[in-house]
Amino acid sequence: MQIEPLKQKCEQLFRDFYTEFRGIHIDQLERKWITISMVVIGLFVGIITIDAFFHGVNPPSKVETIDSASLHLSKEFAEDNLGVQVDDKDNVTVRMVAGRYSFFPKHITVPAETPITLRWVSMDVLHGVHIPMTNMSTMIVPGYVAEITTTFPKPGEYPVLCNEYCGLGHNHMWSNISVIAKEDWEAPEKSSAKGGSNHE
Ligand SMILES: [Cu+2]
Repeated sequence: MQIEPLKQKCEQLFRDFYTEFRGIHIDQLERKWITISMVVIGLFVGIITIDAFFHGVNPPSKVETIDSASLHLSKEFAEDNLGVQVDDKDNVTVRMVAGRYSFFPKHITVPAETPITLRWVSMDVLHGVHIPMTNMSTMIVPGYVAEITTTFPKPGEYPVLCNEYCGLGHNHMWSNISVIAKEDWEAPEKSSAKGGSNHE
């Protein structure tokens, strides 16, 4: 019953606003810059949209769940499977567990200029991981696997830092990754042996 007058009121308001807006004097130069900024915004939004569709940009977790309380019993994150592994197609995968107050394993060695898939899980509370100079920055939410593919641009020592407050020892929660030149890097011995048996 009261919808009709409300609709009319809204229409009137919109009409008034539009008339007033049309009456505003916008300087030629101002108009030019408004147009340029709109084009720039449109360009950025376009690039992000295209990138998201064609390069598969998505939030770190593809909603892969895991039971945090029994990681040691899981196939993938059992203690022996942590660290660097290379599969038959030479894809390098790193599996790490975050727990108060460290990342396990504490130290790994990976090749530079090689795409590396890092898979992270938490054994207790919410953690974060950040590796400066790379795109590696994600939350590690208990119960979920966080996966990010990154490439270390050059050899060196890269710190791995927790960037989510996780308790009193949070500021001691770090680890490090040694990145060595691609040609000097050798796939870890145990992974190839284990890779074979794992596929059985
Ligand atoms: Cu922390």
